[in-house]
Amino acid sequence: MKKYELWYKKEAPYGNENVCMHTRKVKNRSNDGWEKWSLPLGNGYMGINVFGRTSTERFQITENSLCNPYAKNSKFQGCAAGLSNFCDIYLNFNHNKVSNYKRTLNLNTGICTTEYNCNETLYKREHFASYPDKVFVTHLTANKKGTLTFNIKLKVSHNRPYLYEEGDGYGKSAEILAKDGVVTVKGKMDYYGILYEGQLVAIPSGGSIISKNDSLEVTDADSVIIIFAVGTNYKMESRVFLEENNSKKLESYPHPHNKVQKIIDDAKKYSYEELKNRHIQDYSSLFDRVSVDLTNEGNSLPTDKLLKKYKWRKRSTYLEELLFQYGRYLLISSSRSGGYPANLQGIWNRYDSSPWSAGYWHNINVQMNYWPAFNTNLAETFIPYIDYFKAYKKLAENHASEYIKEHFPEKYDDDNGMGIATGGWLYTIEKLPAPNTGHSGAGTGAFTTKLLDDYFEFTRDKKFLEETGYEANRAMAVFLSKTLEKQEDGKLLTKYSSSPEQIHKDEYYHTKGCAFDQQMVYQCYADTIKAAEILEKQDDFIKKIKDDIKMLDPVQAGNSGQIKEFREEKKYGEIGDPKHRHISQLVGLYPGNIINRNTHEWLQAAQVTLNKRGDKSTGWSTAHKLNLWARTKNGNRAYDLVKTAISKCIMPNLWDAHPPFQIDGNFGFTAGVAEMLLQSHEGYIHIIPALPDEWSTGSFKGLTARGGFVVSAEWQDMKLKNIEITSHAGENLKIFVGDKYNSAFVKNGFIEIPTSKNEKYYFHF
Ligand code: FUC
Repeated sequence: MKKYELWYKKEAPYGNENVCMHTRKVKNRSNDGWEKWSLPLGNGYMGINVFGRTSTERFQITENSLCNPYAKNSKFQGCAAGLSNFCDIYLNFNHNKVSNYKRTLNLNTGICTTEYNCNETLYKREHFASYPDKVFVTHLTANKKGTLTFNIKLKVSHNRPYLYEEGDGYGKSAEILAKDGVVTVKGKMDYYGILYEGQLVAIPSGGSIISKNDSLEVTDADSVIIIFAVGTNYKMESRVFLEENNSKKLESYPHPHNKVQKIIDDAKKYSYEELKNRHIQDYSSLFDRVSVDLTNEGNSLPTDKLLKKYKWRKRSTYLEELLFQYGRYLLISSSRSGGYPANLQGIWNRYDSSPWSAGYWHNINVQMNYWPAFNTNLAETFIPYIDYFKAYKKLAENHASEYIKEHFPEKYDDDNGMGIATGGWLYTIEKLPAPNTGHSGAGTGAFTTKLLDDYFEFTRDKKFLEETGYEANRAMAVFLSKTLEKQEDGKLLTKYSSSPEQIHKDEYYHTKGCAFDQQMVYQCYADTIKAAEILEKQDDFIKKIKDDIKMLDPVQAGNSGQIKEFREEKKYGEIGDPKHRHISQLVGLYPGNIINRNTHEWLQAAQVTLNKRGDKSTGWSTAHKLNLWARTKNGNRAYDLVKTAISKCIMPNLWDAHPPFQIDGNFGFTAGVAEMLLQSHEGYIHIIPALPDEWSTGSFKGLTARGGFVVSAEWQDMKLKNIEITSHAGENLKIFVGDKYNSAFVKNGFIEIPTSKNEKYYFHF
């Protein structure tokens, strides 16, 4: 594979270093070293931002379970206190006059480096976050013996352990102690009683090391290895969600000390090279599965310069490829089995109180996080979300029961399914809002269970469908079926409905049967019916929804040729904000599939809607539109969104800005590029369905399609040359190639053949 590397000739600048709350009003935002310039590493257990500084290097550490509550507090401009910074590690070198500076993040290896000359010595640092060994590793070297002299300090919340005021229940205590070459940081976050610990060990070769109070001093070493591990007493279990007394949620779980100690002891058994090889082997086994090759262009400019040029309309296909792969890199780094799902900022957060509490927001954001898991061959990264789902499921069932009992008492019985509202954290999920109060309708829950169906569709893991997927979709369908109201004309409409966050006359707009809810109910019913067929589980409920699905009327065209967001809307934009970032009337186009090639008029209406909404918006919204345009098969319009995303939403470290930084935009971009090259939502595989003129010749390897297929393809001047498909499930293979190809194999634009498990199939045009 090609080398994909982010690289810079300057360190992350000093900006608003010690700001503890996220707020848009901070001065110097444009210079924020953390958000815009630091480079992220992660192993699914911890996130690390490397600043690459020469005088005092900074590593900012995050661990996703270290949370305060979601507490709206007007004092902090509506910011929610959620995920909290774990700690910062500082290496003080005092290298002030340096030359030949360079820092990099290599996506092929998941390794980050910093190097420069100082005092006629070449200093190099190499860093990675290892998933197999659960540690963050730094290796410091110099080309002259005995020249590494520096101290290592850990700091918690910039030495300000209390979030609000001491004793108010929101506190974070911290104790930092250095002893025998190890610095330990430990303490407690009061609110949920989270106990945390981090251990850093420094192993010099040559020279000496002494431990002094809270820091380590390394003198005249030839090279040094630093290993860092973190842990808390959190467990992602049902009882944590069900326990209402916050201070009791984690009460029975042991202190993380032994766990962290074991990680450190185990990692110390390996040499630096062994740790590095184990990391590369694990990381590249995921990353290397997919390549997308659209250009011969090299990586000759520092990434910030390349981006700046792109913003000045000097597009770079290499940068487009790099950003595609970066989304895959970020997903592998932030979501691994055994850890927690990637949240709104992935696994990276430097604040005591992070934007939108770095929560799991379910009216598009967390779903978008996992779109690239499926089509870019990283289905394993979705496992933490499945575990999270299993942990909160019981609470979601309780919420559904309460909701139906109160608002639809005539339908209340002993099975009310499961309700998922917009917000979720590792300790609790939001209750379904009372009718006509919330900002997102019941379809939100089906938006989530769609992910579980997609996981099955791409992996064809029948065991998963049997044990989790079917039950999840069915529970959601049961709940949704109780929220529908029969109209005089027989239509079934969501009684209390809202299109996510749409505002009309300064208030959230509440209605009946908006497109978002109707489409998501439709998708959920269709997925449930399909799963019941596969598992041969027919019963009265399945029979009922087979009839009811016909009465959902999920897509309606309006007088402007648009897909209506609201049933009562005639002309586009009459109700709600016509430029709103959410474009929820098109969820049936993506991630859903009811608007497709066979519903030609709806597909046309979807394009009208997209044009009227306009391209410019927040980070994740731009990414959603990219996926939507790809699904309309309009490659050049999809490409407009690729350009808009890069020139308007991407920061120098290639993180996507809502603003502020939200990782959904990165993930949505990656999914969207893949969707331009390969689609499979219409019951067959469609290769290069939305190819723009700019990518007229190219190839990809390893993208995934529904049905358990792994697809590689090569094309020239917009025409397919070669296809290679591996069938993992042995299902029938149907490929749409259109009418450009004359062959006995192509019938009405389709190739159709049976396949055997794990066999490869080649097509040459
Ligand atoms: C949704 C979006 C916002 C933001 C928030 C985290 O509510 O509408 O734009 O991304 O999630």
